[in-house]
Amino acid sequence: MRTRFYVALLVCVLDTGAAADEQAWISQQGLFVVRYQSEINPLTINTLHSWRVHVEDATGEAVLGASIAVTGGMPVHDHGLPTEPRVTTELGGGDYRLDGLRFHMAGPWEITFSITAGSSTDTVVIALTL
Ligand SMILES: [Cu+2]
Repeated sequence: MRTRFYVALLVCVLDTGAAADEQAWISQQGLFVVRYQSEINPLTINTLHSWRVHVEDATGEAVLGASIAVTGGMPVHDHGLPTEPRVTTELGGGDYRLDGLRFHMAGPWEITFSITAGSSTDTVVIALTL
């Protein structure tokens, strides 16, 4: 019990030590782990910008040659994105450049990545609040 407590404490310390955009999202079927870095941080309203998206598989290996479709919007307002963001460049090492993001309202947003690599397809939903 005491050991478990210390492990939990260590995880907390490591979590708070990482930047907010170093957070990881696990895809719905557990096939991929996604991280992103926005070129603007913090995110601001009505600024067209790009993200660097990093994709790993469940074992931590970088996923190369993935195709990533991007959708999103504000579920509570029942509208989508004001732009059509696209992954434009594979940067290598499991990194992909996502261009054309813009958030035009304050509030809760969701960005959904549909990732296909080889014969595997899975979906990651990133919730963020502006
Ligand atoms: Cu809205």
